[in-house]
Amino acid sequence: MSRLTRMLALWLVMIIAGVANAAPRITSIFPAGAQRGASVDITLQGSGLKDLKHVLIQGTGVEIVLLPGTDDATRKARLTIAADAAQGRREVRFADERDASNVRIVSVGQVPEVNEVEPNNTPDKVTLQPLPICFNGRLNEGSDRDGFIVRLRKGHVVLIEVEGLRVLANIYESWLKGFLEVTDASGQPIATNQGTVDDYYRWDPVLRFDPPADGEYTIWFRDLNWRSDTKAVYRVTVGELPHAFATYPIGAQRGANVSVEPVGATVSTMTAVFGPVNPDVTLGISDLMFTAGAYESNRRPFLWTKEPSAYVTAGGLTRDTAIPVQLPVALDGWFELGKPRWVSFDVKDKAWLHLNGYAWRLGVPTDLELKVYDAKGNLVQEADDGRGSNGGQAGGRDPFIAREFTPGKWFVRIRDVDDRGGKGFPFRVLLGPGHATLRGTFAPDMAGIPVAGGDITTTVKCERIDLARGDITIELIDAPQGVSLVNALIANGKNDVSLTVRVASGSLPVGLHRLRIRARCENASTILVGNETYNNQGTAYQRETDGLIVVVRPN
Ligand SMILES: [Ca+2]
Ligand SMILES: [Ca+2]
Repeated sequence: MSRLTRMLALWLVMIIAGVANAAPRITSIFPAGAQRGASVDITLQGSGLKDLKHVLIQGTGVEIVLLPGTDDATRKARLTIAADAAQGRREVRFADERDASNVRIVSVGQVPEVNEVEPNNTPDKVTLQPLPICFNGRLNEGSDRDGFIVRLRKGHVVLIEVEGLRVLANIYESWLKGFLEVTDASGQPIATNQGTVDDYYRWDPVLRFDPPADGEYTIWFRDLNWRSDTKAVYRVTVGELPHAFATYPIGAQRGANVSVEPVGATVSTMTAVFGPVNPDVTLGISDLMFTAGAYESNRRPFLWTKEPSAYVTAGGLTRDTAIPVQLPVALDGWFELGKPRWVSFDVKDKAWLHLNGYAWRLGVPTDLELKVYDAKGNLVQEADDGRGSNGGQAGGRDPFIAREFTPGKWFVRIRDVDDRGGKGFPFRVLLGPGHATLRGTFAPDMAGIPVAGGDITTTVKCERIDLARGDITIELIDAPQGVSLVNALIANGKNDVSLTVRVASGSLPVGLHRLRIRARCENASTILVGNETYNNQGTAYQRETDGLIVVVRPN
């Protein structure tokens, strides 16, 4: 062989090996969901789809059966949703015999669905849809815009909610920026929404729409910048459906009998339903939703704590009128437009105290700021965003302060940095000695092993936050027989360990599995999340998932 031939041969081998090793990749699923109790055909797009064999879906009640296919770029499947499946979005992964795909999302809906029929870009091409409806579309041609007509009645508020960015699974993937518009029968725009970027809805528009008159309205959806891409699948749900844009309060003391008000409620009779609280944790965020008749609302995060609540919803607008509170306490309140809230407390013996502000982490738009003043009115410390040195404590926009307080009287000023107000801007500030909290991630979060068994290695990193202390032990949750952990201890003073998951021969069947892992120290515990980094349009993004994904291959 000449040198050139050898190089070509080598190159060819590399290409073949590269192709053989490429993991399947899903760029879109259309439609990205279905109604409870329904069974629909869905189309996957991506690469390496011809050899897909396995599916793994978060939770129960959702099933996807792959249909035979010979095309690597597209694959049909059947999505079936049980009548009692929980509403909301689920992670879905696929795998061939060797590797798992990236994660995608399917959404479990509760109203009848329809798939768009193009063309639907102009008022003369849009069709009437019965309500309630979930309209499945994609922005897939040129500068696509999709519309449909609905008949609405004055006084009947409807929810119009887009799931676009959120069904792409990539919460920080910024390319689809939704733009929603409602026009009246004469074509006049009467409402628009483009999401809010950095809160609960991300770039997904959502409207509480109160029709000004009986009549036909057209709902339009497109990308803010008129971009299109075949993976731009989305869903628009419209109807007289329950939805809460925030709640007040956004948390409560464990065991308290608390009445929670939905903020911006779309339906007048909404009954709160609380999700289970993890008994292992002292700071517990769990789901809260509302029901109205046969319908469920969106799920809101709700913070349960050991501290009793002090409600700061009236007064306390100046330091002179600060509301006195006893520590430890959870300050539950909201702001009057343009006004802060002040509280005061007395310290008897020198103490190390924490002020832990919650708003951003509970999906409300409040941008909290905390300022601590001494008895003479001197500002001694302030915090706005949780990033930087406090990143592990609060994170995002939530402020955190930990400091020593000498005996005497102290004041705290709480405000929204943009001086916004109303119950739509609630806050929860924990004030006291603090909580033991563990936070942990592992990477990589995906591995393949033969059915004959083997070891999977992943690096676990844990942070002991506030008062968490001691050795950290790592354990599997509901471990299948024959699956065990080796090296499952992070000694006091250390923060990470190379963990081995040992899978005995034949203990896991061929296919995709999720192993959930928990970390526990002397006074706190947490479920570890897999840390996944991936690329989109040349940009690295990160997301977290609640388990180690394992592909068991035939021997
Ligand atoms: Ca379209
Ligand atoms: Ca269109």
